Amino acid sequence: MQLHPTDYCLWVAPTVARFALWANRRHRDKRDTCAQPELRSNIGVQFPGGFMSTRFEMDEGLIADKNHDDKIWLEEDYNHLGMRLRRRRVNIEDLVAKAQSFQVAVPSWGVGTGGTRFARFPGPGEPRDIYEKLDDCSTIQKLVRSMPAVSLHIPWDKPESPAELCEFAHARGLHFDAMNSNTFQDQAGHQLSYKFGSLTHPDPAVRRQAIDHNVECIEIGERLGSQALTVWIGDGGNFAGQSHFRRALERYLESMRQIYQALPDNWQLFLEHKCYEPAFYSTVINDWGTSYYCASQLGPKATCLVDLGHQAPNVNIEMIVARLVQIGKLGGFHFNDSRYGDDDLDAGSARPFQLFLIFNELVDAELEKVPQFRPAYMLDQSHNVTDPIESLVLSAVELTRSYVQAHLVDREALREAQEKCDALMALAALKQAFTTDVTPILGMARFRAGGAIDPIATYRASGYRQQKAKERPAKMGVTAGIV
Ligand code: PSV
Ligand code: MN
Repeated sequence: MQLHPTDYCLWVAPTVARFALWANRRHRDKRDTCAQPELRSNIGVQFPGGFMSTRFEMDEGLIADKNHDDKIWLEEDYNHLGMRLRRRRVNIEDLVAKAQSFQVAVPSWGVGTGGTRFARFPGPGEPRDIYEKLDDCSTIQKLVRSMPAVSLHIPWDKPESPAELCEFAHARGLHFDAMNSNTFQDQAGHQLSYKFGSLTHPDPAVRRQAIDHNVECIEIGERLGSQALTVWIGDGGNFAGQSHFRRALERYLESMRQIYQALPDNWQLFLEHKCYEPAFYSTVINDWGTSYYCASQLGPKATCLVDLGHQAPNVNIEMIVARLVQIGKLGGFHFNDSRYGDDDLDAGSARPFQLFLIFNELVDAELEKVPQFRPAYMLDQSHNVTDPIESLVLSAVELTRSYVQAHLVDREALREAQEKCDALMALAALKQAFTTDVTPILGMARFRAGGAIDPIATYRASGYRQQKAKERPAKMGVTAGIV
């Protein structure tokens, strides 16, 4: 496929057009030689979907060249911030190390355009299968270097050959995070419907089908090197009286015990609660209390997963996090943001202070070395109006920002204010950290890890999406993303 400079100029802002032309030349050179050793195993291999390894890739050389220019302002800002932090007895290098240690998994479904229950407006060049999704995940990882793990959703991402999928991912420096089962919609080939529930359905045959599906997810995950299963069910009711609350929860536990028994020794089981949707009157696993009760009934491998958008309106999420840390049942997160009652907005886009306060609790637990504290971090959001790659990149940046800012909290000052009942100074300790612009620390962390100082500008200059729009003509009936 020939690349035309005009394709770039139409889209890329004029200030980066010159850079894009250069990028175009580089990509053509690379495609002709195609000699990166770590990708050699894919050369000439026909992966399912019929795509060859000559697909357009984000060029690491392009990232390096763009960084070369950006490093001038980065160093200036970094040195200035370093001086300011020194006055607070903080070593900026420690914070860079913290930023580099932070990782968050990409949800495979997040790289497709999302949607609402009213409509979906597909974007250009959407991935059409799991291999193309991994290509996009690899691009994200090259830019941010904090997202090497991908969380799969079965059956959306069910591989024909797990070994081949593994090889494909590893060749791109990716691996697999928690598996996600899906009993919230009917699947082709299934005998029984989940319209009235799955793991809690009154009919034992439906429950059996849902249990078997979860066990299959574990089996596929084992072959992919995953070590966790996340179970979110849509079970609940739309009418008062529709389901018997206590009996439904008993059935959930009975089903989950069987799934728990199928877990390998080194696996974890994450229970994800949600207060409403798709059921709008009642949900079986509706809140963290119910989730905690079930996790403790099931055993030590079962913990609670907090999806930020699944909590009751106005609830204090950072307190839920602290409670779960304290009782040793915080398993992980699905990060996103919400303004009313949704789980779809980009992390940190609507309530950044809330995100910071959540990380404040997490970092507090980390610093106090709370036993068994190892939460798994994943994004889970629906990108309806943006390029999903850009949203995922920026969301990862925002999470790392909150993590680093939480490390900036003067914990001695905070504790002293708390002990003296000085509410104002307690808030001041948090605000001092939250209002510190740690952007140069994030840029330096990415730069040193080989990522992009300015990931969005670099991504746009690469022309990746335009190339994918040519390579991936839309397939009818493909449901990338969440609808
Ligand atoms: C449900 O809203 C949810 O948050 C669960 O994590 C699902 O697995 C995911 O979204 C995708 O539908
Ligand atoms: Mn979720």
